[in-house]
Amino acid sequence: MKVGLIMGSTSDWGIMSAAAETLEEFGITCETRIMSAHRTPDLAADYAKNAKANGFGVIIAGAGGAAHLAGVIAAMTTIPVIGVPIKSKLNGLDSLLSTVQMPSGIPVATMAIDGAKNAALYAVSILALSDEGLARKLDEFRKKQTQKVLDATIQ
Ligand code: RP5
Repeated sequence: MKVGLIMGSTSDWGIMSAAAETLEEFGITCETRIMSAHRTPDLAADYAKNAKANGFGVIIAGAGGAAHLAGVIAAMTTIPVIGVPIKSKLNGLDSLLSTVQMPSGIPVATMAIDGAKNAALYAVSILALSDEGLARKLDEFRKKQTQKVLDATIQ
């Protein structure tokens, strides 16, 4: 299944591109779109309502400021939605709180501020539940990551 990678503005791409790169490393198809809960609410609604039919397994949504994109998308689909709060005028605290503080009933799996890479890795974990090949790649990634720390030295 493919991943939908959406963000509120082209200005988010500098951060969100890390998610696209990580998904590519795992061989996951990712479709990137710019859409905004505030500036293009009709597009966001249309995207969320048709996401399952369009073959998406997970949606990653990055936004900054009064960051409602992930929550708005999650309200209109049952596909897992991962939110990435983008650093903003208030250092990302506004984005973080806007994304993470979802009222009970509509969950958004919120990552750290600018946590685009972890959003991709979390999407991989979700998709790996029903894809053994992907699960093996994720195990391999973790092993390599561990080894890198074990091999690290200070010059
Ligand atoms: C949000 O406003 C976007 O997600 C972006 O993080 C922020 C600023 O957008 P621009 O003014 O740079 O387009 O909607």
